[in-house]
Amino acid sequence: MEVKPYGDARNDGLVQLSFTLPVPESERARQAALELARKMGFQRCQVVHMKAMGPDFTFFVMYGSTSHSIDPDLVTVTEREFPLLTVPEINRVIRESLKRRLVVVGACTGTDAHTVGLDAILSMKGFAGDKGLEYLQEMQVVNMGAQVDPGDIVEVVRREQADAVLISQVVTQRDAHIVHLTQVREALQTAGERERLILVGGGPRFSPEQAAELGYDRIFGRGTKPSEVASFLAHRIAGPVPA
Ligand code: B12
Repeated sequence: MEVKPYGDARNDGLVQLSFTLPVPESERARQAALELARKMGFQRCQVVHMKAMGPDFTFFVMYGSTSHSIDPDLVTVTEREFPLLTVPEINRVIRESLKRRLVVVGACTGTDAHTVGLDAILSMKGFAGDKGLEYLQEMQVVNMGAQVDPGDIVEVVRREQADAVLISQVVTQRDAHIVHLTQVREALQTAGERERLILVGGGPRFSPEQAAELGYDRIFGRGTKPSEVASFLAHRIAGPVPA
């Protein structure tokens, strides 16, 4: 069944959107925002908030009703391709597959200094009730921290004989997250290390569908829990685990 966004009543199509125009705050700016929203296909458009962002820009919050609808039953949904395992199961898979600890190198690269996401996945204390990868007895974790150069990642990967590399990117301005993830993959490729590694990227504005275009084995997005990442690594080294 086709549905529309819900505002005050079912299928009224009401949407809130916000954007900034490079126009000084003025009645001209307000009219420009309204006209732009109409061009986007919204009807009954209203500017409900307008604020100068410095002398040359204006920020808008708008309401409008969309004429489009969607049937949720017809959209394509990508299911998680690996099962979620418990900590003992993950430890067992690593022990039985590798007969040694799994070495994981993690870093936040380029100019990005947001380490909270990477720490949420790696650090012992973990995130959202999950323990981080450091908690797993069979994982050896090297957390390189923020603003790490791709060349330094290659060096540590070689020194530690890493099995997996985890790259975090939070800032997306001018597609910095794409650029930085690509630089790391290229550096590992040039060094001849890429093929033998499990290469994982993550950050709040990524989605799993981006893995292929970025040349990564898996991409994790907003709200990822450490157990998902640990389960994925176990899945990759062992293949599907028998029930
Ligand atoms: C805390 C914070 C900071 C702190 C960072 C401290 C630190 N040590 O990390 C400080 C104050 C330093 C900071 C600075 C800046 N920040 Co800031 N910051 C934030 C804030 C408020 C929270 C980020 C956070 O910690 N989230 C919590 C963690 C747990 O979530 P997460 O990062 O999404 O991680 C999860 C997943 O994404 C995933 N994940 C993340 N990484 C990885 C990696 C792997 C391998 C995997 C598997 C999963 C994974 O798993 C995690 C757990 O679920 C956000 C706004 C927000 N509410 O998100 C802005 C935000 C990220 N910052 C922003 C900006 C612009 C900046 C600055 C440029 C500001 C400035 N002008 O100076 C600087 C940049 C500094 C730099 N060089 O990078 C913008 C980015 C906008 C954009 N689109 O790029 C945001 C979105 C704020 C905003 N709305 O404008 N910031």
